[in-house]
Amino acid sequence: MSSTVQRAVGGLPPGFLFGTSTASYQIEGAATADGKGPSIWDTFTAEPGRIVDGSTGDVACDHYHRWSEDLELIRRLGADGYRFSIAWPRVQPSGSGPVNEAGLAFYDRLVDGLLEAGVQPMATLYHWDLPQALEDGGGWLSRDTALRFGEYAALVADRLGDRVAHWCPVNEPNVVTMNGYALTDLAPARGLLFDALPVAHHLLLGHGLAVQALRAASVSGQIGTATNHQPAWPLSGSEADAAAAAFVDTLWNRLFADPVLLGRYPDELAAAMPGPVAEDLALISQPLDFYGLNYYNPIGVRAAPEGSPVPFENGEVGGYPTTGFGWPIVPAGLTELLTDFTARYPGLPPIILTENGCSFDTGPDDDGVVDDQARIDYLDAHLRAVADAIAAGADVRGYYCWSLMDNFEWADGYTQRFGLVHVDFDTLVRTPKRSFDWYADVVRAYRAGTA
Ligand code: GCO
Repeated sequence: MSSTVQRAVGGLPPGFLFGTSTASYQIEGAATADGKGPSIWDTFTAEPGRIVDGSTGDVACDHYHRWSEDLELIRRLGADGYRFSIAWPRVQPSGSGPVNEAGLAFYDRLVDGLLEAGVQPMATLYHWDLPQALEDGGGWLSRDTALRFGEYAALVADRLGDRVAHWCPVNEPNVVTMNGYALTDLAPARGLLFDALPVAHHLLLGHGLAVQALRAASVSGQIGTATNHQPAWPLSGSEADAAAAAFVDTLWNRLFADPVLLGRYPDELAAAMPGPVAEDLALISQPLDFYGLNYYNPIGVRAAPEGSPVPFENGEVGGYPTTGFGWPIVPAGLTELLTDFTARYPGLPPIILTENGCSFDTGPDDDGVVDDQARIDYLDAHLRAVADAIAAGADVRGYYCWSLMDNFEWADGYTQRFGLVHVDFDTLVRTPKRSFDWYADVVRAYRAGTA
């Protein structure tokens, strides 16, 4: 057993779950197959200039047709869990109304295949691919979308509730709010700045209605979240930068965690939330079985110049190695986040890291080997950061690597590779990377060590 494998599993508690994560629009392709309706990402990627390489998710990894081949990869990896997302427009092409049977049947087959392979399904109900018809009606700016989401959740719970092990209703409501509605870099690119804040409330209300629907269906699995959280670090010792970083922590972290975990909004932002807030917060703060958290790196923050539309600017957290995407590699930031959350939220349920990973574009060498040592080093360091947080009192129960396979990286198209499996996007050939074998060794070593 290699030393890195040994080190990576040291300090993890019994019953710790290892998994991988993906998302429907990023891997499935089959954009119009079997009655699927258009999503805001089908619309967004069709607009010239939106995606850096001009690509779309029309084919992606063609997982919709190659799912059984990918299931063999998941089986070979031997991890405990696999997180995928359900494309709402496959289940309800226009976001409401009767189930599109062929669309839901795809996920039915996938869940059964995972269980047959001894893998626990973790289902995300919303990973950004909103039915376009709902966006046409206001999208997440409209309370109705949250109501439709609760109805959609009930339909999925009815079909899959007896077999899915973990539920993540909404993936990264902060990214959707800020990058999709306040700014324009992700779909639906509304560019509303602070007028986007009601979106946060409606996404959280959607989360609450989905939790209510899942509980009403007596689903057998655990219900949680999958929110992107990042420590906000001031880029200098100035009071202005410290104040700007505190504001970003409130806007990016607390605005989405406090309602769920404390049943209230941060004072600075509560007035921006559309009513009936008190009634909605009772739904939003229903007890959860786990808190799913996506971590990549800290955010560097400085005060914005006088007169800026927003009181902060993001900046590079310098002095660290970076991934192929230019993101700083800061495992200690994960330990800080996990221990801070544990201190900040007394009633915090067990944490599952629902995403962590890195982009490096290593491809097959002349022998067909993808020698992505940089990814192995990244994963090893972040698993040890989890163990450090656990040693400091954080209750972390699982780690899901983003991602099983290279996929469509949103506005960056296919220019970034996060997978344990390399995908040739011309031939769609899958090639497990060295990090795939390393991760499989980690899972085996962990099981041997805790057997
Ligand atoms: C998320 C993301 C993923 C990204 C990954 C790398 O859910 O956190 O949007 O879909 O591909 O985080 O950026």
